[in-house]
Amino acid sequence: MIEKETITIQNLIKKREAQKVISHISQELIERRAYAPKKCKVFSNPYTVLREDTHYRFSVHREARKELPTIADNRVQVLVGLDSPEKSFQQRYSKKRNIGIVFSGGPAPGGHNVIAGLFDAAKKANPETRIYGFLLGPDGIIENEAKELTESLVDAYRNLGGFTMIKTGRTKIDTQEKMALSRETCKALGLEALVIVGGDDSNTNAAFLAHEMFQDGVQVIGVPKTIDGDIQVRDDNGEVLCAMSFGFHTAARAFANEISNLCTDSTSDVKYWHICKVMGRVASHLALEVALQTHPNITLIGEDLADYVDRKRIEKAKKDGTIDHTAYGMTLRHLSRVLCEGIVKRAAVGKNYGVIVIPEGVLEFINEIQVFIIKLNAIIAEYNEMHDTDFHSDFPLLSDKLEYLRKLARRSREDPSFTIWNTRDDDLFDDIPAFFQEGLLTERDSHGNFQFSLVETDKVIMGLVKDHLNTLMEQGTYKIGIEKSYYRKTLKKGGLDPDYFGPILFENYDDPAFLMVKTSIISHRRLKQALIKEGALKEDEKIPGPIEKIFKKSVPKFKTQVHFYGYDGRGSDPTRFDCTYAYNLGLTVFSLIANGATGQMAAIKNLEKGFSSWEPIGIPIVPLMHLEERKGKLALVLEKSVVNVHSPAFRVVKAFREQWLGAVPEKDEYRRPSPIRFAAKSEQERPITLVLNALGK
Ligand code: FBP
Repeated sequence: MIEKETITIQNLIKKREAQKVISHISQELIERRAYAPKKCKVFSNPYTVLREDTHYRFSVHREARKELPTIADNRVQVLVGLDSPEKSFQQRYSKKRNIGIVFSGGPAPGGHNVIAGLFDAAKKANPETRIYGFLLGPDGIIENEAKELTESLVDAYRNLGGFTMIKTGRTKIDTQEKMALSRETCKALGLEALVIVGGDDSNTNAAFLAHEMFQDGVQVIGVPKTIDGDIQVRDDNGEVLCAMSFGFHTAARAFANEISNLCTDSTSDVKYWHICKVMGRVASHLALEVALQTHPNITLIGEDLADYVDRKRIEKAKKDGTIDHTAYGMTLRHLSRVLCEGIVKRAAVGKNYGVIVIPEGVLEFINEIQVFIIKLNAIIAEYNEMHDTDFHSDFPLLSDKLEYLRKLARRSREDPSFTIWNTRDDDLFDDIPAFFQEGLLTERDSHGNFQFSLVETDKVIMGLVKDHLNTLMEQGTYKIGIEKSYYRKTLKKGGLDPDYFGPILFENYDDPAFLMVKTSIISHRRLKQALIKEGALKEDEKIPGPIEKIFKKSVPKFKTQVHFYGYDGRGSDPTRFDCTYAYNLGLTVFSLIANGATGQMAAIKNLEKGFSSWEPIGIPIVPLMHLEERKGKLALVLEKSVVNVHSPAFRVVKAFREQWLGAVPEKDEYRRPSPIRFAAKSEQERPITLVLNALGK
């Protein structure tokens, strides 16, 4: 029946109740904007001063000292509260300033609170201080595209996700020209300080800008941002100064909530394996945290795969008197075998479904792929430099790119000194499916990074898994276990004796729980042959219905649903942890600026402990740098922190691997992390990774 319109649309939307639910100002938005994150104790003082803490040990890379001499000797600075310092200090601290802030790289929940913290502290010190937000990332600095941040603007974004207020971008300030333009912008706006909220590449930018503008008196402060969680700082003695970048907790919780819902769906519908790729360009921190939050059946951790040693191969090589280099690190083929093993084991107890978590950057840890990535990075960068054009515009089609690679392989045959791409590389590359070739040749980002988010990592791995499962099916080892009680009921209902047919059909008829159809029975034809051979059926007879039914039930269909968790979690509203963490980072930034620091990164020590132990500090950026391959060359960049396979958090995931795989008749024990809340009592205090790692000391 079609409902009649009883009210005009104009009258409907005039109603107060209707307006309340239609408005974009939701109750959540009102509450988030009004929420005041707690401040670290030191900020209850009217002033803060920096105390150099010399007990932290850092060694500075020779190249970093050479390129960044003005800030190379910076030390860790601890913020200390002051009640009534000398007049001159008060004047310096509270002078009117112009401060610029920019978001750089991918969005991370909490960014707006960094701005709010900086804004509140700066305006409290001097209401005339002006804060400028650079638009669209570092391009805003280069092109002097900025807007002054007002109270109403900042208030509108408090505790909200995204970088919506001023947007972001990935441009790197890596040429003399861009540096000069950035300096000009800082001069034009009369900036005393520039704040760069970003990841490894962006904090590298911050260090170079700090050095470049040292003489101009422009201070540059970095802020550790990235959902990937790969900015973590320890000194040379392993003491943790920054346990995690902001944004990580929210992204992990957002992904975990979605994945936990899939666990529920999967165990209800019992027909799909859900393949969940989660962001994390290189490091697997997000996948690890998601595993701890949800207990999925299988979680790959890239760093663990790289650490893998094939003992059997080593032994064999030893016997042959050779060394097998391929025994170190997992190959793609081996990885697919490991996944299949888990899938087959669950199927044996009737569970042909489950949840697999794959980190976006897992291929980086597979030796054979890593080699291709490095070689192709170098080839593309060299081509661009030599021809002063762009490899991807010159070779728009995959076939063009492959032809170019073939040409390089030919060259290597003619010129033995040319080794970057040889015939073997070309042959191996030819064996890869086209979509993956395309992925490996995909355009690098502006920092020269390989863009893992554009590669269908899951498709590559799951393609191999499906192939191998087919083989196992042909060998009769991938089968669905049949519940014994169900088998008996079905046969009895059809008037057949289960105990007569049981030993003919199953390998383990003695098993009280799940029965496995014999490996030799891999088809309808083989089933008939087995029954005839045992005298249970005549040549001209049809297979009895109940037996047919049981056999069909034992044949697995491997059905997958693929999901990518990345941009969604990155845009999520922050958890209370990230709201508080990022707000205090903003307060710390102002304190560093007011005390004249430059080339430092704001951080909060003791994040892994209760809030009362949090300690705002400044970390020198230069000692965090090392040389890394970028655009085919070695460049100074902040060193990424990857998952430590000896850390308590990883060891917990490893220890529970079998239990979470759930290859037992009992029900799966997934963990429900709940959706993100910022104010509720049940909201988690901090990432589980941090809780566990702190217990390992
Ligand atoms: P940042 O390191 O800049 O914070 O970005 C990390 C990230 O979210 C990765 O997890 C992901 O691989 C990448 O950004 C995606 O990049 P893009 O936004 O350019 O697609």
